[in-house]
Amino acid sequence: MATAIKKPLTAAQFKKKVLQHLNFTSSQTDYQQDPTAVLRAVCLTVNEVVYEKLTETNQYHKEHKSRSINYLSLEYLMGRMLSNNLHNLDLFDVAQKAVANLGFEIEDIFEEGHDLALGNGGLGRLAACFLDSLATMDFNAVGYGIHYEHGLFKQQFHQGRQIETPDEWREYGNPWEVCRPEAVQNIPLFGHVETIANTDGSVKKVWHSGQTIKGVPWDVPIVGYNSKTVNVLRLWESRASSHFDWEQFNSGDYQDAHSAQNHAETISKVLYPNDETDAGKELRFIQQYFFCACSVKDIIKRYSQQHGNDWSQFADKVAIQLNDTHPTIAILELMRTLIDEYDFAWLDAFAMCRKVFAYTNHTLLPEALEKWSVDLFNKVLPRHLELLFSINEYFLNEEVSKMWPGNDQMRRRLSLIEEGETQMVRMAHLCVVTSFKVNGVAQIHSDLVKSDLFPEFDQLYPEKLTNVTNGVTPRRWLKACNPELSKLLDSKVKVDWAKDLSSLSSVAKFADDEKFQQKFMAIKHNNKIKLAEEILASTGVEVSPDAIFDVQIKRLHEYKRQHLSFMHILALYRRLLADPDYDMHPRVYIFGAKAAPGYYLAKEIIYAINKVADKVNNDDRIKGKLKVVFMPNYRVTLAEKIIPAADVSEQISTAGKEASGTGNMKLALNGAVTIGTLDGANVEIAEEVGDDNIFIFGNTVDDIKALEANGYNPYDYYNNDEEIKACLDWLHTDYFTPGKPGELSAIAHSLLDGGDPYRLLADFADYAKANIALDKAYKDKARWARMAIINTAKMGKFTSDRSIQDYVDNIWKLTPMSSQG
Ligand code: H53
Repeated sequence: MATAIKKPLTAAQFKKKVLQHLNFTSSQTDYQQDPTAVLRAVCLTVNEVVYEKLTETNQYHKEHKSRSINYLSLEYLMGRMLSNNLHNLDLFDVAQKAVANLGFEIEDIFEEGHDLALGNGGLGRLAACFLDSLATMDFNAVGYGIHYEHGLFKQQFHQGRQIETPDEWREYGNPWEVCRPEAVQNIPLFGHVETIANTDGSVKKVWHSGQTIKGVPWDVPIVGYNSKTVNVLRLWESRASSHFDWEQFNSGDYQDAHSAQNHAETISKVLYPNDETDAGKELRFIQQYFFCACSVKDIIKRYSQQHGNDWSQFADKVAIQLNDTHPTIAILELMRTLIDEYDFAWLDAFAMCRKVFAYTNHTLLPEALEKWSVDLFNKVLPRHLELLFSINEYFLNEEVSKMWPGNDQMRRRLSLIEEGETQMVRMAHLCVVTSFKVNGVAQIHSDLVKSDLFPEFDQLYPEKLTNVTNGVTPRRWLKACNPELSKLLDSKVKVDWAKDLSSLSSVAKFADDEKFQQKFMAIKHNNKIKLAEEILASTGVEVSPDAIFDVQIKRLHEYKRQHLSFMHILALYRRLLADPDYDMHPRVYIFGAKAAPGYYLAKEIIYAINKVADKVNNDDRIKGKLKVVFMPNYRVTLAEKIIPAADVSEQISTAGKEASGTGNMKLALNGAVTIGTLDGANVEIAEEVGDDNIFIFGNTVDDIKALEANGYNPYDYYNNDEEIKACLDWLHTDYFTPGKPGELSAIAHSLLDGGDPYRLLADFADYAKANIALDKAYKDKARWARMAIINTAKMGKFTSDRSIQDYVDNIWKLTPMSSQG
């Protein structure tokens, strides 16, 4: 084991502090009945250690004037914080003992905590993993985001249909955040731009805003694992700048006095629940601007505290990473600030932006590539729009036309403005033009960014487009969520694998060791027993831990193809009905997924899975060989329970559609075997584990292109595959929805008359075949154990520490705390 940083508290000291907080912070002496109060007291105790480290971290970086990375993301899917903070501070055992002494199990205390669900899916969770790695690796980093009053909605099922209810994560306060009134920012918006002629013939632009909103920062400390660092996630809450119009109030106009405040506070009210679709709403645009403006002002303030008005080092000290196009307006805001407030010449300001910003692209899906109307821009940010046009002019004249002289078509294609009935701003183009690096999130995705999405930009800026494959933090996604497996790995690996995940590769040599296999699989079995209890509690369905636990957990989206496994479930059910002795190992399909509230087909897929589950789970004829459960309210905390218990990881997106995926990494790390397409990070997972330890099926990106070039016709599959036909026809009957025929027809329609946009039918037969191979492999216990062990052992590449090191080496050029002397 690497030398651990000394434990900051003993169990006795910890307990004493918890009691002090119960007495003097909460006045709760009857704590035996109040685990929530105990949770709060434990958090406050942990915070004493955390804030001391935070102060030390800040002091160090001030003294060393360290370069910082500023991660701008509209989403952070943090999950619960306590267990992770305890692990990272090496206080887990101490807290466990202390809490036991007070009469509680630590796990029950964790259960009192709320998820910080300030994100939708992969992108937000990636941001959370990156913050963990940055702190663990002692880099100077700040995460910036929005302090949503309501995070991602809670999901319930009513008669199989998704019902959304608001997330009240901080209704009674959040022990992990602290308000920083000293860092409040005032944010102008709306209004008009005045052009003032200077005496030297130049002009000065003055933006007279129509409204000012206050941005109030809340800091959430980010604790590194076994490191010196505590960084900060700074989340902006919007408030009215002058709290209340007293005159209006006194004149009896109470409603109106409130309305300005209400309007301002609406901005940070709620997270938009769309993953990979552009909401296109004015409020969303204002959210983006609001958090960008607050963050840019904060970054400049922090810089000025060290360097005064000397801008010469700004680009050496500050890097800003744009997480997708959502924070693009930060570029325009920095331009505006430099020119209008610090008198920069246009070219100097533009050059500065090009040295500071880098952009991560997370998707090729057209519906996720943001565009905002010029009209909206003009209304909300008239000065920013002027600057955008000036950048476009420079870009088209100085770069595009020089590279492709006289090529108007190219100018139109690359312009930051899409011409049409309404002019639209292409946010991704602005990012590419103004960033010094642009990265995709898995090798295949980055290749497609170059070849299909931005080929001309790649020609224009040959070194700009690059790859950084995603990763996940092994602290949360193995050490904390799978303690038994972690202990087993501790016994075999002599270094701290949680900080050096590639060291797990040494476990591969035990893959054929019978005793090790038994231990490994016994742990999996125990985790399955625990998950079975959770499934029973949340769905009422009894499942056997001896069955294959086949897991598909991710946002509900057609391209992720939950309906492909749904179709396969129908096929298995049919086979079993035709022959109750059909040879298959019992399998439990476990789904977890939220659908965007406005995404009709996604909700229909949830409904259909729930309806088929009802039927299958209660059909004695199939002797319990097939079970289907849809666990409600999928979130980080639920993922932490499902992942350690998974045998099979479903990663079955249409090739070319899933940029990376990160659930695929978490599941494999915990010993699940992947069945998947050659898409996103699956490709690299396959490279690491080897073909024998993964089930790859289906059309590749090139196959799909060829299919489409020949004119894809889903009816070819329907007419030629008896199983496909029978399953699709089944959906029109009332077999699963008694008395209501056609209730599940939407899926069949989309796959046939809808053109099967995600080419599900083209992959069905090969998927079914791969499942037969998987079933056979599972029946061979030693073979399966070997596969599971190899998956865990070979996940070293997919730690987010490696991703961060790639960003640091190739993009951010940071030096960690310890190396700065
Ligand atoms: O980002 C993940 C990828 C995943 C991709 C996801 C994502 C969102 O969650 C939201 C918007 C977006 O453009 C992309 O779908 O493949 O793993 C992190 O990179």
